[in-house]
Amino acid sequence: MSGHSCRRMQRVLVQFTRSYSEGGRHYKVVIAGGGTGGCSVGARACRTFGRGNVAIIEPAKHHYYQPMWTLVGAGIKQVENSSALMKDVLPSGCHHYEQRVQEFNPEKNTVILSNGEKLSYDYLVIGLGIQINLNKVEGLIPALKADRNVCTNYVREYVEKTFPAIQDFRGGNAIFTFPNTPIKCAGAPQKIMYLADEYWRKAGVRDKATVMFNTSLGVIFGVKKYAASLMPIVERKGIQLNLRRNLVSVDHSKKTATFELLDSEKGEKITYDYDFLHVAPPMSAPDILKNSTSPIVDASGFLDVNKLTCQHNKFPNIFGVGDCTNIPTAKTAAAIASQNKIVHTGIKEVEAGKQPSGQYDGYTSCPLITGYHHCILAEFGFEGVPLETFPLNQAKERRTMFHMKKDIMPEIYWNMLLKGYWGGPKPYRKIMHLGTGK
Ligand code: FAD
Ligand code: UQ1
Repeated sequence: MSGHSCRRMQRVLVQFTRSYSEGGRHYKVVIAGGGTGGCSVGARACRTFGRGNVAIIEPAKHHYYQPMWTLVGAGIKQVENSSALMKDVLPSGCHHYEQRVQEFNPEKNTVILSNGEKLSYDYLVIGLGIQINLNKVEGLIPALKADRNVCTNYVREYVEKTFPAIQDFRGGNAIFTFPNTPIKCAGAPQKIMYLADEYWRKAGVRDKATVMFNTSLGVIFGVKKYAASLMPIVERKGIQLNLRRNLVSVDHSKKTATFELLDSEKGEKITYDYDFLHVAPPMSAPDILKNSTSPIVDASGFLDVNKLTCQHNKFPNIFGVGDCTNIPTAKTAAAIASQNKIVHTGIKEVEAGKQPSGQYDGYTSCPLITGYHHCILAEFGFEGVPLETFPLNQAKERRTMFHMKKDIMPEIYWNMLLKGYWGGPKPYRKIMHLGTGK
């Protein structure tokens, strides 16, 4: 099919599906989820399509800057610093439905809300995030509730347990875990370990401790360039790196944690006593997507989108942003910095009868905090190719990068990204790589 007829076909398809919208209040753009992705795309959509033409469906009262939770866990920031009222961060020109999306009907261009209300749309953006499944580790919820030595930075309800647990530690086994599922910010499970290690050294308890990183992965970090810098840090800090171990149960009455050995053909398990346990829990696509009967998700349950344009692979008037999509890159707010602009441009292009021109390179970033003053700024794209912003060796631990993570990133997040003014650092990268062909 020629480019021209392909575009015509797409226009006809969009018009066709539009005319079949039925019932409910109609919006030009409906956005499911008001997290990092929904909020940033919503701000751009409101500017383009005008007040009252954009709806955001988001049940939570608060919006959280989750990247700060690593610093909360280390006692560097308070959880209140990471929080804002949802009504204060959602774009003022949009209609906010304080409901959950209960059902997607992409064939009819409608969504059903938890109060039964129906909304119809020209364009739908799905930014529902990734779901944390604490219940997939036997005994974890009771342990998080009852044992002050068990914590996780991944959940608002428990992140404030981490620093007291670090302070409380007097030696013994300190275990940090990484699950056998996709996760958001894949660096976070080890960042808190490096911070705790430094805290324990200063507190004089480190020599009484065995610190271990029990990870389901076969490597310390999925990108070679940064894994090569992290390995000497793990060695320097005397951390026991146990690969291919997946946490399956916690028994807080005995203070034990059991891991399955992922490479064991006999399904062997190993149980450790713990004196401190930080869990990165299993995660998955949100149930509403995973269990959807309409063909909006892939076999893994994540939203099925084109990785270059973020446009849905079957429904051209649906776009995906952030952690709930099947885009094969690390799930971070930094990735959404690039994606939100691509989604917005794509919607305008489809509206103009064109194909989305997005060429997302998979940009994502993980500020790998390695101590109370140091950070490796990992930046990479699809296939783990480094896509760095600064003209220096970013694989090195640096104080400047720690400062950027702690003080500058929150400002960019609240004042630029959520307001739809931050498309990621790509322009600077382009300047850096000018002439190198990269
Ligand atoms: P979210 O921001 O999680 O938003 C999803 C929204 O959807 C939520 O508000 C939720 O209430 C809503 N929702 C869910 N179900 C429904 C429904 N049925 N109907 C309507 N709404 C619904 N990223 C970085 O870039 N750098 C970092 O250093 C970093 N560190 C991190 C450290 C930790 C401990 C954690 C937890 C995350 C970190 N991240 C980091 C990752 C980053 O926070 C996420 O990737 C990003 O927030 C994902 O945005 P999102 O919009 O996809 O999902
Ligand atoms: C980024 O854009 C971003 O989103 C606001 C983050 O999330 C908190 C990040 O952690 C990083 C590193 C970036 C990338 C930005 C620069 C300036 C390298």
